[in-house]
Amino acid sequence: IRFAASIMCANQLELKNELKRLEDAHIDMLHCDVMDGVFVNNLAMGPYVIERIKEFTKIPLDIHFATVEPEKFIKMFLHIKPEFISFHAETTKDYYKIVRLIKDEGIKASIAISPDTSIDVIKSVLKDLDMVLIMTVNPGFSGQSFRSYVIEKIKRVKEICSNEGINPLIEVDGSINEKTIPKVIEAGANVLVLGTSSIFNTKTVDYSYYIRNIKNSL
Ligand code: S6P
Ligand code: MG
Repeated sequence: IRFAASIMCANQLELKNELKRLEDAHIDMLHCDVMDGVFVNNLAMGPYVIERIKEFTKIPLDIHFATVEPEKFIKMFLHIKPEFISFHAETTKDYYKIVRLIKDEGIKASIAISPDTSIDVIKSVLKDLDMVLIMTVNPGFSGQSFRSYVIEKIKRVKEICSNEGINPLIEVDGSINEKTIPKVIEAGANVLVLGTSSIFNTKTVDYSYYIRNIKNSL
C-alpha cells in the first residue's frame, strides 16, 4: 500500500515545512491537484509551485488533472517529470493519444474516474495504464463526504483487471481516513490519497506518528 499526501490540503503558507514533515513521515507520494475552474469550480496548483516542490524534495509526484483539455494542461507540466499523471475520463475521447503523450515522457499514465462515471468507459485502455484513479468524492473540493457506492466500482476494476490478466495500481482520492481505509483496501485499492479528513486534519499534530499508526493497523 502506498500513501500519497494531497498537497492542496497542506498549510500553503508553510509548504517547505510541510514537505519536510512529510519526508520525515516517509510518505510515498505527493498528490498535486491541478484544477482549471472549468471542469471543476475551483482552482488549484499551477506549474510554478509544483516546479519548486519538485526541486525541493525527492518524494515522487502524482499530478491529478481535474481540467478540461487534458492535452493542453498536461503539456504545461511534462517538464516537471512527476512519477504519475492522471487525467479525467470525462474530459476526452482520445484516451490513447493522451496516454501516449504522458508515457513518451517516461511518466506513468493514469485515468481518473468521477464517482458517477462507469469504469467500463475506460475498459479498452486499461491494459495501457499504470494506474487508475477512482474518485471517492466529486473532484473539486477537499472535505467532502465519502461516496460509499464507489466501493462497487473498485471491485469492478479489480474484476476487469484479473479477467484481462493486468495489474494497474488502483488509487482512491477523497475522504480517505481511518474509517474508509479498511473498506477501500478490502475492495482492492492500493494507493491512498490523504487529505483534510486524515493527515491534514487540524487534530493531527505528528505526521510520522499518524502514518505509522495507519500502517500498523493494516
Ligand atoms: C478533490 C481532490 C482531492 C482532494 C482530497 C482531499 O477534488 O482531487 O485530491 O485534495 O480529496 O482529501 P479529503 O480528505 O479532504 O477529502
Ligand atoms: Mg486529487
